[in-house]
Amino acid sequence: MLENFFNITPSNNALIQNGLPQDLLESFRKLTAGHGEISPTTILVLIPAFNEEGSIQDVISKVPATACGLNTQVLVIDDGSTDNTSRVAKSAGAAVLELPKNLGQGAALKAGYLFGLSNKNAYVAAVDGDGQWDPSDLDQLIAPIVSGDADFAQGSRRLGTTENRDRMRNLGVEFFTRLVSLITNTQVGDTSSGYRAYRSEILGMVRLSQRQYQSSEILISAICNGARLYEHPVKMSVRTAGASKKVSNWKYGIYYFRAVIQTAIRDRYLSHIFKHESA
Ligand SMILES: Nc1nc2c(ncn2[C@@H]2O[C@H](COP(=O)(O)OP(=O)(O)OP(=O)(O)O)[C@@H](O)[C@H]2O)c(=O)[nH]1
Ligand SMILES: [Mg+2]
Repeated sequence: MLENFFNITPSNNALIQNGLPQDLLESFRKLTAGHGEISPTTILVLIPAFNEEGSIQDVISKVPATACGLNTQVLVIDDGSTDNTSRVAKSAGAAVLELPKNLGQGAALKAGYLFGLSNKNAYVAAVDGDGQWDPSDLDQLIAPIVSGDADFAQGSRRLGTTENRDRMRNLGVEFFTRLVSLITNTQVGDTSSGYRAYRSEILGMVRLSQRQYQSSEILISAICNGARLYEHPVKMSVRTAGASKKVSNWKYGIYYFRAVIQTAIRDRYLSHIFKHESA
């Protein structure tokens, strides 16, 4: 069943090889039936969105039509919004992957990555639909990937700026940055960026099981699978519409810490156990 599917941890390549669940394939089929074929040569720009009718149009309009000479195609993933997110996204020209029930940001993104892999898109980007990250400079974010110098790129507020004045959140960003840098033995500047881009090969290799606290999981899993990271300075804004889907700061910190440790154990310290599944 779709619900349990997002908890399982084989690599995305292995999931595709073993066959995706029928209800996910049905959502893919409805998407292409409603929107037409999505060309594999486009950069697929995923926007996970749950009840974001107030900001989604602005985010979609900021995605440039081309980046590094390639066309872009926005794909909003809406898993059961109760507002007009899907309708607003479609009228703004985006394709919308609609999942039957709410599964969390990580599951929504994983569905988008699996669509990109099945559709053979060479490059996939992702940006939050809440307006906090501005995708206008996608060209600069993805350039090192297209040129072959990086496999994973992300906007970094620590290289750029943040409007967030919540001291505890900012301390959390510092703490997790150091922890993930230590675990991966790689200089990481931001572990919870809402603006990222990937070479698809990497999306096939990673294992993703975090339903909500997903950003550190894909970062650690990608680096442990050999991804070369590029970080690009960006400005992180505060929300001006809608509400955060995350819990209070303390709980956020605990869940986020759990996601980091679970991924580190799985992909860094016990990775030999899973090696046979990563094909
Ligand atoms: N499809 C889908 N998207 C989600 C879900 N939860 C969050 N998102 C989207 O993921 C993006 C980031 O979510 P936020 O709730 O702002 O979380 P955050 O940016 O990590 O946390 P804040 O710093 O509190 O804003 C937004 O576009 C959300 O709509 C979900 O369950 N399903
Ligand atoms: Mg946010």
